[in-house]
Amino acid sequence: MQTACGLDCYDACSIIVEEGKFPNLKGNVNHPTGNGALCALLNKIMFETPRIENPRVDGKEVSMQEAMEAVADAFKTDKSLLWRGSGNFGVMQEVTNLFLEKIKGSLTRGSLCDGAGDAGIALGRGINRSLPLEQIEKADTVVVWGRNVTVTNSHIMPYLEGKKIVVIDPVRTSIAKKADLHLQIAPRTDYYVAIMLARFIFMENSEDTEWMDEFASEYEDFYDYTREHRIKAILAYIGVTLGGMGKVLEYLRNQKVVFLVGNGVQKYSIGSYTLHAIDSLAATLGLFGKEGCGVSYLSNSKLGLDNPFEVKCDRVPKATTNFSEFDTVLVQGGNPVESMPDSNRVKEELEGVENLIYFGLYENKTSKMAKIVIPAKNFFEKEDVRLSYGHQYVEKMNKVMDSDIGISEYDFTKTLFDAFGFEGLESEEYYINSWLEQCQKEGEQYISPAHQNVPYKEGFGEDGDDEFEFIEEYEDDFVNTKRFRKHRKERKNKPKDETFWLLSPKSSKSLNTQFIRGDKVQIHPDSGYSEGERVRISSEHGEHEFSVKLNEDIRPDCIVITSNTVGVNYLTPSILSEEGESACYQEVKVKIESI
Ligand SMILES: Nc1nc2c(c(=O)[nH]1)N[C@H]1C(S)=C(S)[C@@H](COP(=O)(O)OP(=O)(O)OC[C@H]3O[C@@H](n4cnc5c(=O)[nH]c(N)nc54)[C@H](O)[C@@H]3O)O[C@H]1N2
Ligand SMILES: Nc1nc2c(c(=O)[nH]1)N[C@H]1C(S)=C(S)[C@@H](COP(=O)(O)OP(=O)(O)OC[C@H]3O[C@@H](n4cnc5c(=O)[nH]c(N)nc54)[C@H](O)[C@@H]3O)O[C@H]1N2
Ligand SMILES: [Mo]
Repeated sequence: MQTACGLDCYDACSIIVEEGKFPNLKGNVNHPTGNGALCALLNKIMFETPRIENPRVDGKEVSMQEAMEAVADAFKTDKSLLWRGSGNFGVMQEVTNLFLEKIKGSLTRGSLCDGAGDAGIALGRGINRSLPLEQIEKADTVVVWGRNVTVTNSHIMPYLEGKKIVVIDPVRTSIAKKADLHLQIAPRTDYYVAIMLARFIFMENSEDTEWMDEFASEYEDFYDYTREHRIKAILAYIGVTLGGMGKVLEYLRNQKVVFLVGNGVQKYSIGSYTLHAIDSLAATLGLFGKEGCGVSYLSNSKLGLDNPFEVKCDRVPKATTNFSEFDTVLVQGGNPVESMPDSNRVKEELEGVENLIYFGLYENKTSKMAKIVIPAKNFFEKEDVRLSYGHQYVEKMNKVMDSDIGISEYDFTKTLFDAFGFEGLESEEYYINSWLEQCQKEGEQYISPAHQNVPYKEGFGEDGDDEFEFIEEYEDDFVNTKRFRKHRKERKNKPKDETFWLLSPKSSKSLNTQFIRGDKVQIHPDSGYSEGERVRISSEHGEHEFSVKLNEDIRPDCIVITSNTVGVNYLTPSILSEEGESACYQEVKVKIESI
């Protein structure tokens, strides 16, 4: 039997489920990301994580029928919100929108994840297409830029074999250790890295004028824009020498280059500028619309698909939701108390909600706060369709396991439609087919209707009629960047900065806050702290205690607390990116104290 992984990850693997010892799962070798074994999260850790088995109302275990009656009652209040996380990436998660539309409830907009970068891509290219794995495979050089591929995207590794690898990351990650070149830049400086590289490309006449004349003709203005930036001050800020930049250019000049850009570069208010600058660098090199070239980021997986769950509802920002404005909040497939920024604020807001409903698989801080807890079925136990932000392949997710636990999102919605006497809900099969029917087919394989073998070959925008638009402005309120512009004097005698950048990348033992949690802060040995020591980390938003793990692969001006670590989001800010309404987890500097 076959299905697909619903965990929120680039790879979206196809899975073969065999008879025999439970669970007997194998990667599908006929699938492009089925090239190796399945990851331990799927094969092992997910099945070792205890499920919520029984529904609860006010802390008391009840039958599913009683619990769903309580849910229906809760939705009879005035103001309702559905806050959906990304615990399961199947498209059927969104079927619950149809009920919220009927009761005139609210949904969310924006993102905890990739929204800032996505907005930056839209500014340059018009739409965010996926770069096929097959093009990545044809590159000469792959620049891994703020993506921790061995942890978050491990099935891409075979596609990188034999390539020259450049890594741009404040941490010496596993891929950085194997790379031909690693730029261990200061965090939040990627915009400048891209602008500097573009400037040097123009200076040495390595730009692709032939391609730009046709597809990105405003490049003279872009060159002028890059020249407004002061080289010396910026290189010092990025933490890379002129020689270091020169080495990168050797890997970019006159060859097929792919930028594999990850979430790491854009967890900031300025995240959209960063992706726009990286795309502008790629355009300078003529990397769009050609074999073996391109910029791969988390792409828009629903591009080209009519979504049967698209509804007209009010929407509130997802990363900074004011929950207390609602009487009833349904949290589905998410853990906002721990995954949203600024946990103190989130907890306080959720305490002001009369009916908090948690609909999920596992116990976490959100389920503990909820008045009503509804266990869900996991993706092996229900029908669904899996799109991917990492490639063009679409998979039917089949029900391959039986379980007495939980209810599917479709049945949850149907129960509520029935309880309210609403009409218009089609069958589950109808919705599944409506997604699949819109896909292209190559043999048995479904493919996204937006797929292009060589994206942007005809041009940019929805129909390929537009040109690429270069970045032409940058505003940053968090870091004083005026000194990087011409004719500004450096400030002397600045006080010594004793704060650290907080990096919170993903961990190999968890999928965001699902599965194994941690309590460690990784710190460079030069900081003077010792292995295992308990420390209090604080920011202007909150504080939490962690135990020290020394790691010399981190820049001394940074600390790393992976996103599965209990308490990390007490430290992060409730702000939205300038474009894309995305969370800005890394727009914060923190202090360390021994305890
Ligand atoms: N500090 C920091 N915080 C971060 C990030 C970061 O980089 N740094 N990253 C952010 C990012 S990129 C993301 S995407 C978010 C993710 O944040 P969330 O979307 O909140 O995801 P999770 O924390 O994994 O919680 C998912 C929950 O979904 C439930 N679930 C799983 N499968 C199903 C299902 O089939 N049905 C239902 N109903 N429930 C299910 C599980 O119980 C699980 O607890 O976290 C963000 N948080
Ligand atoms: N095992 C596992 N896999 C996952 C997930 C998981 O939780 N666990 N989560 C999934 C989800 S929701 C997402 S969104 C993706 C995200 O996956 P990735 O795109 O890989 O994102 P992150 O792990 O957040 O961080 C990637 C890298 O960015 C670096 N970084 C941090 N700050 C900066 C910076 O300012 N500049 C640069 N250049 N680099 C920086 C970090 O050191 C890290 O190596 O992964 C998915 N895959
Ligand atoms: Mo994410």
